[in-house]
Amino acid sequence: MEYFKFIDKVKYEGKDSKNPMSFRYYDKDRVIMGKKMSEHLPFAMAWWHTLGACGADMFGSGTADKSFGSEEKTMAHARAKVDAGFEFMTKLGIEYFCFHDVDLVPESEDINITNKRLDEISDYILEKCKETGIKCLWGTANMFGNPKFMNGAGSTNSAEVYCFAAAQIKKALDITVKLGGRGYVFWGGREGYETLLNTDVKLEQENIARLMRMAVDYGRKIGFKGDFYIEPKPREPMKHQYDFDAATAIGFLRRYGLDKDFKMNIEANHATLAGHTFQHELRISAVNGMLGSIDANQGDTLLGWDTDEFPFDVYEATMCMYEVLNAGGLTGGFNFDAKNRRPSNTYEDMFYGHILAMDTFALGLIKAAELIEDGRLAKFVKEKYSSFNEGIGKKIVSGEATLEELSDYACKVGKTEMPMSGRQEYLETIINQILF
Ligand code: XUL
Ligand code: CO
Repeated sequence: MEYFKFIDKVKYEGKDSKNPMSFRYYDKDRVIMGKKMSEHLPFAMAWWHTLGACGADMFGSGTADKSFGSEEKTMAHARAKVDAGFEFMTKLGIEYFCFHDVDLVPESEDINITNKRLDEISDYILEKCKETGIKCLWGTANMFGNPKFMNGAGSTNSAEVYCFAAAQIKKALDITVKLGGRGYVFWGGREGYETLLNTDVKLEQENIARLMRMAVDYGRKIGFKGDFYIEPKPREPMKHQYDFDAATAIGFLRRYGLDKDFKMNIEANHATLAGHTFQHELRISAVNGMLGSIDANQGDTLLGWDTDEFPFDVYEATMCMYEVLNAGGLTGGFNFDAKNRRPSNTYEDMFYGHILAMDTFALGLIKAAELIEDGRLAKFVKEKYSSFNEGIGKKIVSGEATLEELSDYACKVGKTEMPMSGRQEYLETIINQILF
């Protein structure tokens, strides 16, 4: 069955095109800095939003119909979602998808039944992957939706619930490996707390680390060669979440010896919720050698929660791609963890959302490459720190200097000059000049 009859294939038509079902910037074979756009930008569809979310919010039920012609919560519906998803990705030229276990099949109260359903659906997905060449970017286990995870999964107070979390991770890893996934994500859904009055933070953090260690050991045992990712988020659903931001998550991984197997999956909207820019989170990950993958979406400065909008901010996308290019690319990709606004409730809107997002990142890539080729930003930064290239500066960065020696140096100079100007406004002018 064909679900999206109104479009055959979304094509690149160039920036002057007024055809809403076309790309203006995403030209998959265009070569930028020696690599095809499609290689720079491994885009992924998020199973949960695109095939599952109907626009329900706290004040009302869904507005979009995602039944795909089948009765919901049945295996027939699960298969219809696979069909619709692969048609959708093929028509858009999206080469990857991301999933939670429970996005794929209706969850039973008995985990054995759920696991059987997962085996069945992943066989079907694998067939479709082979047919289309579409691949899995990453998988994950939803350990936050089911009521039993009310106190967390790795951070739960119930050893039995902890075992159910382990069982879900095991199965989600099996499927990720089966579908050739590049990565496996831990987003700490309810790994956090509401109040310290009832919380043993030390035990919770240690238990989360133990669960991650077991996941790594098992994953490597079954031949998973990809990266594990932590996706930081400061709050929501919990008031305090342990993986607050990249710096916190990286510190956690190092503390528990998990840093060799894990990288960051940075989500734009989570970055801003943490009071950072998207670019900040990317840079912190990159300088720690842990920039793995990206959940490419956008928040709203007026709203203090995770709105998961399709990204349209070219400035942000440019600075994101500037970080990605400078870091030498991602081991993961760009997952559109994004959903249509509630009143955008048709199949066409699903396409418009992804076209918008793909074009935003394609334009960001083009502009970031121009910034790099222009070279003025990098040149300025180099110059700003040039005092560390010789003399006492060189000695400092080589690690040979002592505090006494530096003190003697300062005392000998007596009075220093002001450091070089930061020239922020000049640099911002360069960005605007390249962007427009
Ligand atoms: C929630 C979120 C998740 C993760 C995967 O804010 O971003 O969808 O990406 O669990
Ligand atoms: Co996400």
